[in-house]
Amino acid sequence: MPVAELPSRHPDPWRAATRHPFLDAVRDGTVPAAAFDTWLVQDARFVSDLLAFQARLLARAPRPAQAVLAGGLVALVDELSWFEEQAAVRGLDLDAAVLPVTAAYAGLLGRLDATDVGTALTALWTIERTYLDAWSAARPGAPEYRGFVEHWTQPGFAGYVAGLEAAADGVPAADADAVFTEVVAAEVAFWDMAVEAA
Ligand code: MP5
Repeated sequence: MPVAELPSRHPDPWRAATRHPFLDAVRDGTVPAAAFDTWLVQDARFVSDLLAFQARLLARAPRPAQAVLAGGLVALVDELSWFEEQAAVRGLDLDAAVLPVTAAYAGLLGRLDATDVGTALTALWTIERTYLDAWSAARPGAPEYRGFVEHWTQPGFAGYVAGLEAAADGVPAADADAVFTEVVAAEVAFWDMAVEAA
């Protein structure tokens, strides 16, 4: 089964992860600054965890998946610099405490190290496709958040997600539905964390 079929196989969880009230509020400009700032600090931490996970995944990836994973690693390093710039502008401390939902997501990434490569690639595609669709639904975004919306909706990012899709489709996952729904649930919990912080 191509991974692109997974969202339509699980429409309700997928909708919860990609049409979240947090993104509605980013679009409308009604997101409380405290909620946005909490999300930003935790997301920077998540990206740091994702970089480590993806580096481990590259080490065991099949030959055709190496280029997209290696390119993604460079982009993640650049993205961490971008987070540092955004945090500086907003006066945020990126060393703030890791919230439980972020720690739980890091735990999920760690468990993926022990799965078959197809499962880990399907998880990574799900992680990125969720952000592409979720931020696309927030377009164009309120002026103060437009840079964030553009970050995850630019053509280069969509191209990266397409590359991950091809990589995931190249290696069958033991249970694609299970890992997809687990990642999607972690994404919903992550948005919920931001809203609850308000
Ligand atoms: C992504 C992210 C997308 N930044 N945060 C979460 C919770 N899920 C997915 O990753 P990237 O590297 O920002 O595209």
